[in-house]
Amino acid sequence: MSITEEQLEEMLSRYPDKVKKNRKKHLILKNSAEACQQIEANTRTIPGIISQRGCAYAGCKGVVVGPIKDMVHIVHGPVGCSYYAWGTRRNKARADDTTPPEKVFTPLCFTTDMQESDIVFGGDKKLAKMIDQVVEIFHPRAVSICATCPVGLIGDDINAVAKAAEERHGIQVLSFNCEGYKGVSQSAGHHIANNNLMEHVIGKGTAEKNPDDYVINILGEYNIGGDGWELERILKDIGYTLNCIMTGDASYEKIRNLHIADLNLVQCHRSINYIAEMMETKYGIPWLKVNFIGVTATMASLREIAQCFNDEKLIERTEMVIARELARVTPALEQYRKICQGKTAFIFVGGSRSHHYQALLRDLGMDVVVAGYEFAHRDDYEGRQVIPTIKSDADSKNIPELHPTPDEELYQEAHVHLKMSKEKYDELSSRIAFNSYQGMIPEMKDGEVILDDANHHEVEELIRMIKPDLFFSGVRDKYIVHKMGVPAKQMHSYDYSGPYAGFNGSLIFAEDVANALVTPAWKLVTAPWEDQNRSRSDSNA
Ligand code: CFM
Repeated sequence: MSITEEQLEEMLSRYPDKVKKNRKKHLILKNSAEACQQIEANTRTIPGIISQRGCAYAGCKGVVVGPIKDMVHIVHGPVGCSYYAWGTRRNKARADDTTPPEKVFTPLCFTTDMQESDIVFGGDKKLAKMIDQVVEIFHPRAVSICATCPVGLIGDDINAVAKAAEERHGIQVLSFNCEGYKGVSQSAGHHIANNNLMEHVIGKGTAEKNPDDYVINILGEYNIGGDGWELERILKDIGYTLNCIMTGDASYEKIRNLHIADLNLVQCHRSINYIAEMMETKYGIPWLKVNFIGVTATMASLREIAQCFNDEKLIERTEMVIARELARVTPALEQYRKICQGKTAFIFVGGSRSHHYQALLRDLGMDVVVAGYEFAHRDDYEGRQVIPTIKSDADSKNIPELHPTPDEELYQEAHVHLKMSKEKYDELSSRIAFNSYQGMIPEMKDGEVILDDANHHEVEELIRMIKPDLFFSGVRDKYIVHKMGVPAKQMHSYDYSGPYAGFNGSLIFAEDVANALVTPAWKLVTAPWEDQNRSRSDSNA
């Protein structure tokens, strides 16, 4: 399903001329006659337009720094800023062999709760006192301070407070000048967090690499709904040693030793590619963009990782794990695909997930008719990749035996769980063909819409014109779209579901999508424009 240039014009005609001219560069229709279509991205939102973007503080505290589980993250600012970066993203964390339960601070929210008097007289003393209390009560391994807008406006020197606190307590206190107003979106906050972690934390640990292992990090995996744990399961089965998942379920200590890996995998390319690039320069560690969302994408990424190391044993093992996982998930996926096949989707997320999920939706036979990003940069739309090669002595590498995972029995008996005969199960196993994925714009069909930094007017108009079967976005527009009779899924936190990554995640996602599509309630909702008794101005009110 697509729209015409005339329909696009009509949508833009509601804007003043200057705004229209600007927005036109951020809204394009796929045209396969143009070899390399370009879209304008990563520019300032027009003042007065409420877009879906977040701020620099959200990108720094909410995205990159906040998930580090054994640090206390103090938000220096109003309680509202703290509240909105507290747990809503569902980045999960748990105790592990190096982090006891009392050192996992992820469920807690720490804030200086700035009041008017702090704005007038300065908040630095309150901040210093709070660090003292936090260290005394919680004994964290390190502390971070994240600045919000007022801190920058009144000039509290959080760097001096951090330095003095470090000397008092003998632990690292990192200060992030990530005031919300910096930059054009949360992308600026990612950058601030990356630079600070690179300069002060990464490479400071003393762990040593076992030369017999293939050691990898996953950067830009935040363990939303447990995604990182599913990737850990698959990669460990293949035989990799997973040094650190950054920063989902990550510990301060592991990040200090991030530099001992052979390869950095970059799952979210938008929030952490700066660290990948800086580590390549400083430590010579190559990096590879991966996508573990969807069966096709996961298989391709696993093959590319093995290809980097160029070890026959590893390549063979990768194929074994892929074959096992495919045999397990394909029959169930095929059932969900019957419901999803031919349905259309509108997907609009931050800076990585739209093209990641485009691949998974395609596995389910769905067509993404509108795709866009809040704050991505141009390469996220266009997608480019060079696969590095790592020199290693493959013969000496240690790849453990392929051990049965705990639910191996369940894999073997999957047909019983699906209530189908073994013959039917085996037949379905070979049914779905997973084809290679090209990137967001190349995957789209003529007339389908690509949009950058959307606002409510554009989302509403596109839903009205296209009426997709499913809308994937954030909480700000989810309920508006519900009122239009279109089911919507929260793609930042997965509502209350997940994991969605890897093979198991594909199944859970397929189930959620199929459930949304067959829910009869949506047919009972009349969209405002379908209600003949309401005038156009009513529906916009
Ligand atoms: Fe990366 Fe993310 Fe995303 Fe992102 Fe985000 Fe997120 Fe996102 Mo929400 S780090 S760019 S700043 S994949 S919080 S886990 S879902 S907007 S598309």
